[in-house]
Amino acid sequence: MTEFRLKNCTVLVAIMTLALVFLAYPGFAKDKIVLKMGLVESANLADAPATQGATVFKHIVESKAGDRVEIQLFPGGQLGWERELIEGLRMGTVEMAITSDGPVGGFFEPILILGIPYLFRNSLVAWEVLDGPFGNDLMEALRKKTGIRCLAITENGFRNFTNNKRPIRTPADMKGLKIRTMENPIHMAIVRSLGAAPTPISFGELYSSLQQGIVDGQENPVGVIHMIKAYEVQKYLIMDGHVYNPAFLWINDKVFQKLDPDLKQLFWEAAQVATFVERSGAKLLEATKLQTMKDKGMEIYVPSDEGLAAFRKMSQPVVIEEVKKMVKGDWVDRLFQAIDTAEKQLAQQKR
Ligand code: EAX
Repeated sequence: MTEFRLKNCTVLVAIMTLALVFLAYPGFAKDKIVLKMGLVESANLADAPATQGATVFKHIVESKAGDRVEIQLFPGGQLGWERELIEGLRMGTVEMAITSDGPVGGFFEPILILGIPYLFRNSLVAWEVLDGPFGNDLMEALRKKTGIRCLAITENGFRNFTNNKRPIRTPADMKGLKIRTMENPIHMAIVRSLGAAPTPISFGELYSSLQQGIVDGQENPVGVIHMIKAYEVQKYLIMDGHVYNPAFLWINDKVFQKLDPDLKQLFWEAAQVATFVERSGAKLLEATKLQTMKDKGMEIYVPSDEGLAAFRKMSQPVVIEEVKKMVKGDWVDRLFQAIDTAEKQLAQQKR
């Protein structure tokens, strides 16, 4: 009996000593910061650049500060689709997310300017503009308006039209087609300007809306078209690249402001590396999945520069007018200035 009490006592003392050691150790003094990150892309890394970027972000942050921070990833819309994620980020119920600009214009109109069609000649121009002062100013204005901070602008790729009715070669072929867009009034305006009829549908319902014939077509970058297996329900793809589609690595600003300064820096640095990964992922998918989709029976058309010019001519001026109606201030002019500066800088590269 005494021996039993003694044993119990020893166990108790051991537990208390351990508890004291843990409490005294700085890493345990504070609660670990656990942040949930919502993603709409698939959990399958091979198919989903945003999930790739998020995975690298998580790895870098946790490998440097894993005793202080945990980043939990929720791919496949588990925390909601893009509109819900943006709402959650504003309210603080979602701490982090990666979304495209799809529904963001509902919360911050100036972002709609990125929907101007046939805007960036190629990705280099887009990166130069978005990574530079213009992109920073736009994201800073967004933070002030919404309470959401952008850690980095990454990308989904250039968006292209697919449909199940007929091959698109010229703008005239678009006439009357019902096209799913993101919940973005400017993307809807692009579709209208080309003579087709837009229907905004969330990413979660995209596949079923195509399958059930609610719409004839949709538009997305190659990687996303492949990721959702659109080739099962869409026959024709035109690589028109009408819109450059950024993807933003978001964090609720209050959550960010509460981080220690070294963690703020770490989050920012990790986000920059994640951007490389996500952009590369989108590019690699475009380079490899077109063939996969051809093999699955899709007809793919790559328009010439002159062919694209016809799309631009029909669409861009009309859509710029729409954007100017919706976006106050000089954002559109500043965007075109930034593109001009970027083009000049790129032309000077001699290496
Ligand atoms: O960011 O909804 C879409 O078509 C987007 O490309 C998707 O949300 C991935």
